[in-house]
Amino acid sequence: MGSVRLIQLSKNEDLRGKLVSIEGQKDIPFDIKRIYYIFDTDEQQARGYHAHLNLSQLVICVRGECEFLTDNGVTKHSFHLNTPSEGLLLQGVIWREMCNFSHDCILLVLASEYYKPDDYIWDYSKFLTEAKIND
Ligand code: T46
Repeated sequence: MGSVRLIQLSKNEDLRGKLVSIEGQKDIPFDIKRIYYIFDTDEQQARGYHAHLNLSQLVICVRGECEFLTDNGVTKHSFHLNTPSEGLLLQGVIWREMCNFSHDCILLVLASEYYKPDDYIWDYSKFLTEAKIND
């Protein structure tokens, strides 16, 4: 069964500002093979509408805000992401939808695998089947 949880990232704070660092296999349970970020978003445009067969990710809203909806085939959750000191950890087969992006939103994602188009599940009923298989 896919799992989703918010993790608090430890901040190094002093008079100069704040710094967050994330180490693979220490702060998150995977080695980081890929980093990408989403920006210049449009409030009217939603993204996602897919799941992955084999991928773990940590999603951090480093600026602005957005809604991140998750579904593991049994339970759906909605997360309001708006702080760089919190990460949403997605593991296993999770359907995701992102919406209500502020224009200044920057969504940073740390991923456990390289980009593979054939890892995507675009069909919701296929997702439900995969979610059950991996239960
Ligand atoms: C997720 C959310 C947060 C690449 O070339 N390399 C990459 O690593 C990625 C993620 C995408 N792309 C290409 C594929 C598409 O032509 O960039 C384009 C947009 O990607 P996608 O439609 O997958 O973007 P989102 O925002 O719908 O979803 C992505 C991730 O795929 C997804 O796993 O959790 O960001």
